[in-house]
Amino acid sequence: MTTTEQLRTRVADELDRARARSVALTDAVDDGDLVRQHSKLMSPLVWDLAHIGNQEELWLVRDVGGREPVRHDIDDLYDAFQHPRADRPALPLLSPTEARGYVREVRDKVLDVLDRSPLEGRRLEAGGFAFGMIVQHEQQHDETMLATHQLRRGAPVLHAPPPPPGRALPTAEVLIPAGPFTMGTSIDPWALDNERPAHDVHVDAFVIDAAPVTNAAYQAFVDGGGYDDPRWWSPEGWAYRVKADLTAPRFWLRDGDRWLRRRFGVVEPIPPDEPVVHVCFHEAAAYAAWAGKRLPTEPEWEKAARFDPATGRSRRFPWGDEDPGPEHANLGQRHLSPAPVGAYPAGASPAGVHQLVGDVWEWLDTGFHGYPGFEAFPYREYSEVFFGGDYRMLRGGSFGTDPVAARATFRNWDHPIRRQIFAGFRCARDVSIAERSQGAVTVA
Ligand code: AVJ
Ligand code: FE
Repeated sequence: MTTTEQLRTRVADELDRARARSVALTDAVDDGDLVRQHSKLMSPLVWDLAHIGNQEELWLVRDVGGREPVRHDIDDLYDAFQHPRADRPALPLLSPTEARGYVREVRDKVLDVLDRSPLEGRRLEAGGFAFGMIVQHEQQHDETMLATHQLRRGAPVLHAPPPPPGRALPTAEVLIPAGPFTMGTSIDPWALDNERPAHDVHVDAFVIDAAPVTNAAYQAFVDGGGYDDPRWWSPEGWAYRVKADLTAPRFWLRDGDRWLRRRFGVVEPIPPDEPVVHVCFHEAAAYAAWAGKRLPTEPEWEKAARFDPATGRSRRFPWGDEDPGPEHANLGQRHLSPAPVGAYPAGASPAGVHQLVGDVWEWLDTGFHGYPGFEAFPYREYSEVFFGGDYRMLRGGSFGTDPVAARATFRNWDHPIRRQIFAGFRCARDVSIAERSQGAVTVA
């Protein structure tokens, strides 16, 4: 049993943890770097900071708390739908000092609202869901700010210990037998609208890689001429590869006959056993075709991540229902890179699939749609307005994702050309006729 007091303490802790990260990411650079646009794809960091505060004000101070606005005059500036990222530096934004003061003022009021909220159920005004949504919103923007840091030029300002070492996995691939599983959730209290409701999905037997594709494997595709052979690319992917002159993952640098990478301001050799990161959907799909495979679909990924054959239940995480600890997954910006394959044996799924959660977001060959019975909550602009758009799903979270936004039902999406996010992939394939006739697969 979780009492309201325990829930209140948990919410307060999560709000604190998110804010500590936002402060660390914005205090790491000077004011010039806060207001500068490091890439047309990203907002100035100071926009993210004030936007975090503005969303918190809208949902928690005004809606849940029923209080007077703190700054109603800036709502428009920090509405992501009013101003595309590329235009944000030209807006009359709050200065770094003003933005810091604003988020502090909002937070003080929010802690007072928290003390007076019942936190029961999903009714918006009760606050139980709204606080969780706002914690996740801040953490999601903290991952976006981390991506902005990766795009920033100049000396390194972020530091973290290296990830734990990898180890060999028993098999390269895992077979997931045919059958139904429960996708999505109707019970996770902080699940967002697009994760709901739980529903049964039949998934044919398929084979999935036991780990994400590594830098070494991906480099074989690069060095083998994969970027020069349209056979591996979809027509749309090839058109983008030509237009953007793609030759390797973003942040890889040619150094004579070897590759280096730039990572948070450091140029370094590319660790062969780490999952490849900073590839777009088209690059991932081309690699998969070159390897004689394909990308998983979203139901395949979620079944590999959640289905427990012993009980027939879907878990919250590959390892079980308990929240991620440092032994389970590379999450929460504890390390500033993916971890080598095999680094998290305790995080494997019952079927033996590793590193589904953490390390890198995984591109999937599925567009963004609502589940059957979807209801927009609490606002259409979180998910619904993106349904059917030019997006592909990403699952599992990255080293930059906080555990609070990394449950195995969590759905992320982006344009198939995006490379600045911490995205990699793993491959899947259909079951071969030989594997079927060997009886390795039961076809339901
Ligand atoms: C779910 C990561 C695609 O960053 O655009 C942040 C999350 N929504 N503020 C995004 C989000 C509103 C969203 N993604
Ligand atoms: Fe936002």
